[in-house]
Amino acid sequence: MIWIYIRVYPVTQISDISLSSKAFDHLFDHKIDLFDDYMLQMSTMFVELMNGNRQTMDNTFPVLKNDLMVRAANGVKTERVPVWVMRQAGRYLPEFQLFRQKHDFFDICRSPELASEVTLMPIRRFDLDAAIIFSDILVIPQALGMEVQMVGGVGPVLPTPLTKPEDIKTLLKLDIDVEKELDYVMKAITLTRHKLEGKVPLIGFSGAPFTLMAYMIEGGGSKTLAKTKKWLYQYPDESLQLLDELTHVIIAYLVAQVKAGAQLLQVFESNAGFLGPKQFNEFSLPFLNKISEGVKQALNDLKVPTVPMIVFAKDAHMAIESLSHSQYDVISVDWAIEPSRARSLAGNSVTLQGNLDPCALYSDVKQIDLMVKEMVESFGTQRYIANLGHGIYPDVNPDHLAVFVDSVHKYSQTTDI
Ligand code: 1CP
Repeated sequence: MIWIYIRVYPVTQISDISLSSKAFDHLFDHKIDLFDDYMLQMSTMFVELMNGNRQTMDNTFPVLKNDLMVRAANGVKTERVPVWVMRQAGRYLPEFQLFRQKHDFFDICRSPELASEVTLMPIRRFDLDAAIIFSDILVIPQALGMEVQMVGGVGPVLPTPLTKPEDIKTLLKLDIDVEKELDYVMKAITLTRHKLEGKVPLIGFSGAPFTLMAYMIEGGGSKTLAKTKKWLYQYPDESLQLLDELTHVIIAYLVAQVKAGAQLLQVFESNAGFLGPKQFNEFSLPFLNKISEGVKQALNDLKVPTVPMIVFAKDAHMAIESLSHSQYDVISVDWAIEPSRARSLAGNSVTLQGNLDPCALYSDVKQIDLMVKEMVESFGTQRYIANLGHGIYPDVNPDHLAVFVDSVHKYSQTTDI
């Protein structure tokens, strides 16, 4: 009996092993598709639990009460569609703006107490099905020795960007101990897991190699990414070398986040849309694949249960099909693709996430409700996680986000599972 339960509900530490009546309903009522994978993964973990040989930092996390996200990501049926929003812990929240008047951006990232406080802000306000740890993709370039400033009204600025391949050696410390250098993120994750009290799962994340490389070369955001793309054309070998180095760091970083308590992972390739198909296949896709394979392999080697992985390659519709054959469990899509098209490219063995236009939240609440209805009808209620097609914008009315979240729940309730 225990074996079957463990297979249906992925647990991430010993305290996750508990049975709710809902869990039993699912157990007996629903057809199970992923039996073999789960058995393998969970039986390994079960043995480890029995041996008291787990690698996680903390075995006393509260029981996860809402596992909709984890189930949807793993392709297990859900009674309603889970919903969370990229950049949900951010500037559109008045309480975050107040917080920012008192604290520097990276001071918040570096303080587990402050970072967990911001992570919980949207969870207290909205009926979300996941939290995402408050941090930024640019903590990696920072850990590698680059200065990163967060300039009000501008965004991130890296005053000393990479300008030539030799800078890789002179400006970057590539042999860092990632777990040590970014231990403040891991501490924030562990603390947040406790403070969440199992209400919803916690997502860890990283920028993908090409997106990080672009910030490191552009020195901030860019409309064209011309400097970065110049590297791809002029120094393809050195570009590949840098991407490979970043990939190793990202794998170590994501593995450490899971060990610290992250229950899902998202990889942001926010700059994918700057690449044509050929360049995407050369400079992005292989590294995205290496990350999902590397993270899952490393966790298996460490006898730490793997967690679902989400990939968001913005504007890279040409990649949806390839990504559906990768180790990612969820493909996040932007608003510029029809849900039905995304599903036909992805096939049925992967979960989709997305994709309302962030600007749709500027509409009145009736329209938002209607657009959510259409979105849920188009994606369907299974193997689907509702989200925006990119991060929420800073001038969105938080009440409109509440309508978005509640409408997802309203239109996706199903008794047919
Ligand atoms: O709520 C959450 O999603 C968690 C926190 C989070 C995440 C996941 C932040 C906080 N940043 C990120 C990821 C991130 N950061 C991405 C990938 C997601 C995406 O594409 O939107 C990117 C590209 C960044 C880089 C970044 N950091 C930008 C974009 C700049 C640009 O012009 O391209 C900006 C504006 C930031 C700053 C930032 N990060 C996060 C917040 C809340 C803020 C605002 C900073 C402030 O308070 O002034």
